Amino acid sequence: MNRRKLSLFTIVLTLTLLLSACASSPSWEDEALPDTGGPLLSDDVQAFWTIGESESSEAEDVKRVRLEIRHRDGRPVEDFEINHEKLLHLMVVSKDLSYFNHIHPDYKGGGVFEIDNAFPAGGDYRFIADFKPAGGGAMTKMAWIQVQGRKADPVPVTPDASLDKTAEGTRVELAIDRLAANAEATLTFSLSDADDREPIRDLQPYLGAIGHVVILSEDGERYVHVHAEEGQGSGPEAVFAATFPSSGTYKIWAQFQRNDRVFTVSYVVNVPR
Ligand SMILES: [Cu+2]
Repeated sequence: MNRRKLSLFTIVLTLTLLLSACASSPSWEDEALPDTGGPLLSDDVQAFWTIGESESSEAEDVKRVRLEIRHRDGRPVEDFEINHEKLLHLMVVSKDLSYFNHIHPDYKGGGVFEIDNAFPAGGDYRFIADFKPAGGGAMTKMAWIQVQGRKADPVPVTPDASLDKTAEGTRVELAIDRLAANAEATLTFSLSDADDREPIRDLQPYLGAIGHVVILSEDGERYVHVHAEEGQGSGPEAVFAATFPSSGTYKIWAQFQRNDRVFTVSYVVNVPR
């Protein structure tokens, strides 16, 4: 196996493990594994999610999201390392991928993270948590959770004819060097002023990088890891690397910061067979 194949294999294996870890399997909870003292792996960690009433808001759409991170034997995971400036990154995405939010819950101790979120409608949401327990690797826990409330009509996920989007006065054009399954793609975002088309050179670092990119498959099952190239400046280009695990439709959300404001642009692409 050459290096590229090996790394692809690792990515696929990791995805498979992540996906299988997301399906709640009650049989695991009965298995008491000996604590070997080795590095904490994703399989050793479970996430328990609760959506409840907000304690600080009366608004009906605001719910309290609670996430409890435990070892497989039930003990809370107590210590987390700061990763990209935060202890935990939470992505909240509606089932039809029309709603996206990237938030940072407060750590309450004892493995518990909490944050209020305003949901646009009731229905199923994809929750994705990225964190790094002390003594462990960076890991991702995902879950589908139903949020109470009146459901909205689903918005179809349709590939964009043009990868040219504008948000908060900034035009963001995305170029992808090759759209193919299992091949590393380079995503280049070119930012310019929406009015005068002048290249943007005042991007501020966001979470310790030039920006943050999230990619999900159309069905919300596959969360594609994206890496910003190191040592990028403040625009007008932002370059990321990602590998789409299979053909199909994917949604890409890119977040950048200017003038102390974070803005999000999204794109839908089709990865051909
Ligand atoms: Cu984050």
